Amino acid sequence: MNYKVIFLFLFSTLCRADDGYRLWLKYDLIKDAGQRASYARSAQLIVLNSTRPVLKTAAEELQTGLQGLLGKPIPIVASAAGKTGSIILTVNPGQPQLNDEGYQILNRRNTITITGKTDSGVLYGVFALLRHLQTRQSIAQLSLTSSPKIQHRMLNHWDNTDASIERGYAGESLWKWYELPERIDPRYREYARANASIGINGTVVNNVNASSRFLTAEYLQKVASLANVFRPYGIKIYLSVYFPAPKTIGGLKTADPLDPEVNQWWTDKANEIYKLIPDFGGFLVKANSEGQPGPQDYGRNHADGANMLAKALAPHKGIVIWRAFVYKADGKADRFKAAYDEFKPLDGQFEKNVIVQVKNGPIDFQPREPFSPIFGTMPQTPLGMEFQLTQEYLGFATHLVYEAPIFKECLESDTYVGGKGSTVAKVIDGSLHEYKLTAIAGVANTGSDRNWTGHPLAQANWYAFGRLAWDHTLSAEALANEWVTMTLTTEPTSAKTVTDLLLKSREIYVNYNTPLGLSRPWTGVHFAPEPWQNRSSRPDWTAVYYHRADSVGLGFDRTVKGSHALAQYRPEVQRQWSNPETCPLPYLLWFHHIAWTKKLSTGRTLWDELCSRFYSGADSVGAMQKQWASVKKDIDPETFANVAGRLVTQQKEALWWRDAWVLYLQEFSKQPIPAPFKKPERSLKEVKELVEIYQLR
Ligand code: GCW
Repeated sequence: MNYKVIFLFLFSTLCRADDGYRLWLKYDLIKDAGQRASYARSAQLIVLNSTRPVLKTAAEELQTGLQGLLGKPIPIVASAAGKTGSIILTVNPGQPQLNDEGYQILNRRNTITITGKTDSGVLYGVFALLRHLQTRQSIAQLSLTSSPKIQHRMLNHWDNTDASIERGYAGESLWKWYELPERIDPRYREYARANASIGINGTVVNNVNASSRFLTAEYLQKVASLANVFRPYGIKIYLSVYFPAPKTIGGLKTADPLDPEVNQWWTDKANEIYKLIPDFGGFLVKANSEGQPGPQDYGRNHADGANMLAKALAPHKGIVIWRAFVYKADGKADRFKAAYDEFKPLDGQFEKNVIVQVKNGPIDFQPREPFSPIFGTMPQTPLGMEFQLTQEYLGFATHLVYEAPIFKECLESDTYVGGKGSTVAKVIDGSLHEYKLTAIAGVANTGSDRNWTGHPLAQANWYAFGRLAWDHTLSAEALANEWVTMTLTTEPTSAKTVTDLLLKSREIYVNYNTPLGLSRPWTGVHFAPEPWQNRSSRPDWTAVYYHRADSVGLGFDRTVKGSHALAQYRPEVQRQWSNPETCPLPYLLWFHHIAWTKKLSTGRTLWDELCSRFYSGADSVGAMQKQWASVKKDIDPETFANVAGRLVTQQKEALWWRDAWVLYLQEFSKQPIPAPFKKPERSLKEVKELVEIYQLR
């Protein structure tokens, strides 16, 4: 082969477009030689005097990162032997100010020491140092101390045995069950790296609508082989369990949690699991929810079910994460109230190693929900948070929605459970009620797509979730900027533009999708607008159940005159939200049925305000496209084109949402579309026909 051809081949490989696979761990060479040299002064050697797996990972990750960023080999040695410019990795169990996974980074005279109380702490410290370099901050006098505020920081995968993912929009499952345990896909390790880099330390690998297959000896081998890959990254594996497993795979006649044989079966199962996976995390359970069996099938309650599993896991230090996502098919009841009503009476009745995992809002991962009232009511039960990263109600992987503002909005909400300032964050990080167990979970948005999340910018949701799970006081803006700089561009003006785009994306989505507190849970096609949908096997699976449009107005009356769900909040919250004049506009239709002609605080009537939001929301997608176009020169071409294409689809669909809502609601409001907005060009019938296409089998 002639040299020209070889050169061209190498050149094209080096310059190949970025497909997003490397996530935020790119470590491309820092272009500015001066900056490289200044970093290199404190990064000549990595010193590690241990072969323990997590520490080895830490040193190797540091080496990979530094070599990429600085463009030269950085050896790992057992002793610095007086050389300056070294990075020393060390564990000090007695280190004050840190909790178990915390780290301290100090740079003194060009020698950096990364100290953890445990091996994992060192690993997190390594990623924090790399982050500093990736975001081009000075490390000269670095002095950083950080400890996670929440103990269990997890991803929940809703992945099935057949590789499908419930509500997954980025390809198939990452887990290749038919190849495991013999073949280990290299991607499992990449997954672990990415998670460790943002502080995630646990993962539930299978769907909460669980298959009992995962508890068989055959599948436990497979699960154990994944656990082996995750362990050196400080990540524990967990399983979702099918409550009646003692019947389906254990040959018992019952799964009654108070039956001694059933208890014995779970004890034996736990023992079997821990033989294979000594650091197994525990079980996640969806029971008596959306048709899943559970303890209530035997006349028992959630605590009975959770406690039985907890006792089986306790000798091994495992935990039970019991989900509070429950509601019965009762058309007259308000689904909003269901979980609170079932769980509040059980406060204090759970075993010590049980945590109740609550979705951020009372209904179901809507684009905007008030915080779940459960957070303000169970001081004696550790409550964990469940956020959804996958965009079930946020436009799948097509629409751009940066979710950190959703997470922050919930975490910063004041429950008033212990007086003013009792934020949801303080409940779940345990500081308010001194919970011994704390947890936060994100329903994963990952899949087999090369770029992991389908929408390239949806990686930011995975990233921000992990970082907030570690420290919920970080701002949505800082995290967006961090992710953009590490992943898309270090050019400050473009990074700022993309950060800005991310930050406003959620509000834009809400405006064209569910403004002023409208909601649209499960109504058949999660993807398409269907406000007219009024038929289903259960009343609370229709759209009309939620929005309650009629000739008078719109919205669900949850005041004392309606379902009185507001009574589930503390009086301070009730006072503000029960009065339509003081209820924040974003939550208005969550709690009130408002007349079409009622003047809102914006000076417009409800109808005009709705129209204005639907229209301006849809128009803003056009503005987002322009903003994205303006950063073209600083973004990898493949990523640029990918996002640009998705924004075009988003624009089309935003108009679709706008037209569906406006035309449908107009049949009730009988009001004209206010100027300066123009009547949609299509008819309601035409929009409905479009939606029907998405329902065809
Ligand atoms: O949002 C709903 C989803 C279901 C999901 C359920 C849950 C895993 O539509 O797909 O099931 O929530 O959280 O259990």
